[in-house]
Amino acid sequence: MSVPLGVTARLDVAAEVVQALAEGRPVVALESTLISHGLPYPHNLEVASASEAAVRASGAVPATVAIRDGRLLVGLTAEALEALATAPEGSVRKAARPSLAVALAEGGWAATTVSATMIAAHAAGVQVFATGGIGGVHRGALTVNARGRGPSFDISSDLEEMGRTPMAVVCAGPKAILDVPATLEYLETQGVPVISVGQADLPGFYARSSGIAAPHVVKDIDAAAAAVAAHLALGLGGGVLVCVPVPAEAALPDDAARDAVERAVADADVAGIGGPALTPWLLARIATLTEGASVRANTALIINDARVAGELALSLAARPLAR
Ligand code: PSU
Ligand code: MN
Repeated sequence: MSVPLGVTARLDVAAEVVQALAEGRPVVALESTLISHGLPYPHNLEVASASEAAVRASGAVPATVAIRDGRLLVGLTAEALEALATAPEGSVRKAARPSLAVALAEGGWAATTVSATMIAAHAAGVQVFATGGIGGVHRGALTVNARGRGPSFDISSDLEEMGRTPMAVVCAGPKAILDVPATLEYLETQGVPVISVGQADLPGFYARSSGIAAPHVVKDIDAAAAAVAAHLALGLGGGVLVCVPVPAEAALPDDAARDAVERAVADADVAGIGGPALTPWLLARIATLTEGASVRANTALIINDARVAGELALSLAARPLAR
């Protein structure tokens, strides 16, 4: 797969990551929008550090991706991670494929979403990436709601990115704030395998289950790695979504998650929130509605995804065809 020269020219890959990739050792990319826009301080810094530690504990090298002063950083120092996590609200941009160029041109800090992280990580040669939950088709994107609003056409650029950039993305399912069935259909149209590890149901982000059967089910991480290796070796060009449920002890009960999501979505509509601000607004609103229980779930699932991604990267690195 050829990489656009322009992206490569913008990369600053940490020395440890360069060395690991050169030696064929496993590397896991981590995104930064969940740090700047997804979780409140200090949970965001704790999660970012714990995710890196979980990747290392699995035997892989972490590479958190962010943008600073026109450069795409792949692998952050502890100081950079802290600067990003403690930056004043509103001072860090949210960079996705459509906002990547502006974020690079304007300088300062920007956090990368799933789509922008995939672009940078793939250009650096990384095959595995962990996030909390991918973006997707928002509720009301395709329909007129009860208040006569819509359709909003708000569909995350994460989905098109999954269709074009070859990489395994580990998550706890599409975010529960989304129209999950429509998100699954979109991924199918994009040719993206969606694989649930160890359970028949698609994981439901805050909850163990989304209530929807997963398109593909494998028994363990090795079996997921075999499927990822097969997909990457075909050279089809798109990614694979590997879904693992939130750890049971931190999961929200299904009905509590559903109630909070439905209320938050209705509140966002009344407040007139839309565009890139919508996802961060909904996550914050759900944190308030659940008195912090959603933050505990989100924290636990992100760290768990990082651990699983590390194990997946290890299994993948032992399969020479995938490189
Ligand atoms: N996972 C989380 N929290 C987050 C995100 C993922 O647990 O905040 C971020 C990712 O960066 C993802 C983004 O790409 O939310 C989706 O934003 P949007 O719906 O605006 O595309
Ligand atoms: Mn959007």
